[in-house]
Amino acid sequence: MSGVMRTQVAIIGGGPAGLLLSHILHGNGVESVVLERRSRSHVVQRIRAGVLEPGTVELLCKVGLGERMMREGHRHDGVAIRWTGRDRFLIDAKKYTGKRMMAYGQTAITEDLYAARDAVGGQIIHEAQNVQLHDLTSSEPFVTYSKDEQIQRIDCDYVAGCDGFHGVSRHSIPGSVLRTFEKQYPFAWLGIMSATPPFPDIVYCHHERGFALASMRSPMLSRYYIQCEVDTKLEEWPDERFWRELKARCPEEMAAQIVTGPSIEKSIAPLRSFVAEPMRYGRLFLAGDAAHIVPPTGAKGLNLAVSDVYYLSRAFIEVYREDRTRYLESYSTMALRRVWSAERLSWWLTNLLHRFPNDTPFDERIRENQLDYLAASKRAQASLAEQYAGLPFEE
Ligand code: FAS
Ligand code: PHB
Repeated sequence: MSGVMRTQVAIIGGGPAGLLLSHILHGNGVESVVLERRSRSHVVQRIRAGVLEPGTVELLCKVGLGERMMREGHRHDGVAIRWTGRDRFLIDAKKYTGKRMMAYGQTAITEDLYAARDAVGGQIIHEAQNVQLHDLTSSEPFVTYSKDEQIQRIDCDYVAGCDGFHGVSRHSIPGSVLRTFEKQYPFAWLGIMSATPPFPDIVYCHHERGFALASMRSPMLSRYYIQCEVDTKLEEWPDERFWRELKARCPEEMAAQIVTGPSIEKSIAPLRSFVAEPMRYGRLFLAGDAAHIVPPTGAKGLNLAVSDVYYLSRAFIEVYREDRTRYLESYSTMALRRVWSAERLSWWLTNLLHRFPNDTPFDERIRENQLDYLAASKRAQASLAEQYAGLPFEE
């Protein structure tokens, strides 16, 4: 062992969950070190989520990460659903919750988090390879990793597993303890980013050709997605084919307003629902994609990572400030209540808005009737809007 370090919380993963946890802990006098497998440039360049719940916006502002978001982010009363042959339907968060959604990309949030950590000399170790978690059920857990061909060790009080779906933390929980729940969807999303003025609203389109989504990052940065086959190859989708298919799935007047342009990023994301229980094992606590994945249809992935971090940071702060473990003991159960709510909404919206390979005419009629019911019932609209905007964090 060439070097041993000590901290209070060892955080595995430098994505939004890990960086935000480290930032909040620092702001409350709790030490942490972040171990990130990839380079900083790789982490910052990832293009992922784009829509923030009001609760996420409020938390980021409360912990000093709101200045650029409030300047560059774009508020929306809600998100629209467009459906061939039916009027535009708005999931109206503002009307039914009094709060608005925010379009502000995960890339920007990651940049803001790095800037905040840099400003206070936060410890983020990049290109940390072969991270391993040890003695998680003891009172003295530790983490090892290799960097520059040297094996390093970090002694800590707690480990936060914020290393995403493909990380090592979840796999450090014995199979006899961990239970997983999974649903794979028979399609994926093909996403494009273009330096073009976006369509003014965030819109989910349901069409017989498949689902499409219009979103944004800034007044000159548009984000669009179309449902595609699971085994789609990027090379099969040159820009002009993408734009043609996207417009074919939108109502004519919407398609006419879409400004096309060369893609600056294009990627395919599989859709799955996944939950790992419990989100704790001894001194290891999972947060974010390390513990759960949702299909992006409900724009919940990043927002769930933020709510996990809110609960977990509150728990660690209580331990070090008050020497109490009330929130630590309740973390997994409390976080999972919100996780399953987001899983259910994301699953429900995915089933409503996508065409499935084995659909029958009956399936399509049921979807149409679901939308007609939503359009007719203020109570149904209020229920959907409060779930889409995200329920308040539990106290
Ligand atoms: P992340 O996966 O973001 O971060 C985990 C970090 O841990 C990564 O930086 C990784 O390099 C690191 N890591 C992994 N293994 C490690 C190891 N062994 N040692 C050290 N570090 C390790 N959500 C939405 O709301 N809307 C979207 O449109 C959307 N699109 C997405 C598209 C894709 C392709 C993906 C994968 C996800 C998408 N998501 C979307 C969900 C996404 O935004 C996540 O919810 C969010 O990134 C969760 O953040 P983290 O939990 O920090 O996980
Ligand atoms: C995005 O802007 O990337 C986005 C918006 C809404 C979603 C998913 C992704 O449901």
